[in-house]
Amino acid sequence: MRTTVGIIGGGPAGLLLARLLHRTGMDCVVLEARTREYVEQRQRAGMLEQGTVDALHEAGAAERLKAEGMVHQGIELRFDRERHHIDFPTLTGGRTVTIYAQTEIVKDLVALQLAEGPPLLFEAEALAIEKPDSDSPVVRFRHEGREQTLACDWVVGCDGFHGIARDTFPDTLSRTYERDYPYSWLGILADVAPSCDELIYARGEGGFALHSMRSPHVSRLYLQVPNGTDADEWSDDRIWDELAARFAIDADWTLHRGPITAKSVTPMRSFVHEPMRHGRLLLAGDAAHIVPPTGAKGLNLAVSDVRVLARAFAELHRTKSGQLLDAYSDMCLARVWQATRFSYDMTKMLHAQPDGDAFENRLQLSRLRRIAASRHAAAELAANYTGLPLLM
Ligand code: RFL
Ligand code: PHB
Repeated sequence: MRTTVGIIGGGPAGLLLARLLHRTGMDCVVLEARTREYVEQRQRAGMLEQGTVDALHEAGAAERLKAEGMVHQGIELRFDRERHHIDFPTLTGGRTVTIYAQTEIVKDLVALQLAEGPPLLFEAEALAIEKPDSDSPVVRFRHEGREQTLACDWVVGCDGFHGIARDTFPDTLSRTYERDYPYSWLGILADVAPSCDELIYARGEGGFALHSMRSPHVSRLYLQVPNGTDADEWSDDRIWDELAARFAIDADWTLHRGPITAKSVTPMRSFVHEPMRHGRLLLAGDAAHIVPPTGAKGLNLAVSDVRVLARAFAELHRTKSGQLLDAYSDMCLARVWQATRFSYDMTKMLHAQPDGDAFENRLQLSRLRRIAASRHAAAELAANYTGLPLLM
């Protein structure tokens, strides 16, 4: 097999890149290790920046998003048993965010690609990338029980945090920066109408809680739990009681409870790999960087990488100039570090310190009170949350 751009990974980054390349007339092939059912059911992100929504429109993949996406004008911060609305349009000059599940984005992109191309192979696991620093890199992969090769002009590793592409970079080139956090998130999906119109980020007595949603009938909620927590230790009643306690305010408000349909624990980590290009191998999305989900930036960063990359390939295709491809890594990393900083700050501000450090507690509350009291501080949060401009 041969193609211009070999894409490893059929998550949001790989699928969107394939779609954008297809629309500029470049050929590519997507190799995805898992089954279609698996990638379509994997529960993850839900909050989309305007730039992410725009990219899905550009890709011609926004029909259902237009109909079902829920536009939100802000978020609510809860602490000290009080609620504070952060109004995005007034603080950012009109920006909003949209709630639409990553599972639905993946379903929309998979359906389009299977109907219109380019080729998308499921259960095709990339095993190695050979000669990434030559003009003709090759991806070795296993599909339908046999080993095959895909000869490419370029290879893009969109294979997530546990993929193989990042490990193909020579040790002498790779630099990594990381931070683990001393807590995890227990996430649930529940068949119950959301108890709020916008997302609630709460710093409760017992720790952080987040109220998000998937539709007018399905709620998505998260609880800060200790690392190593087994989701089975948490009965449905225990989860609802703890959520109700962390969201509690003095005003009249109730958390609606309903049947829990999914439960899982996610550790929190920041990780950045530099650079994002080695010869003709490029990394995009979680393959190159991950952030704790408190800032809702992971999927949005994956999409902004892919937007830059698609433009760089379009320029190469049209004018034969590799200038944008040469700038790809630096351009993306500038944004990645801004999102890494924001996600770190949000995480540190909202989670209870497991060691109960009283000094840190006071600092957290003073940061939150500053945001509630100062338009300037609130505007800084709103600008980062709704997404910084694409630097290109
Ligand atoms: P993905 O989605 O991990 O996809 C990588 C794909 O590559 C495949 N793969 C391989 N294929 C072939 N050969 C190999 N050797 C392969 N190795 C791996 C995998 O099977 C997979 O299909 O990475 P991508 O495309 O970069 O997308 C990144 C996003 O998925 C991720 O950043 C977000 O989900 C993070 N995230 C959030 N991001 C947001 O922007 N907003 C949010 O609200 C948000 N909430 C979240 C989140 C992530 C969470 N978890 C579970 C980590 C909430 C949670 C709980
Ligand atoms: C989600 O809806 O899953 C979600 C929303 C916002 C976050 C993290 C996750 O910060």
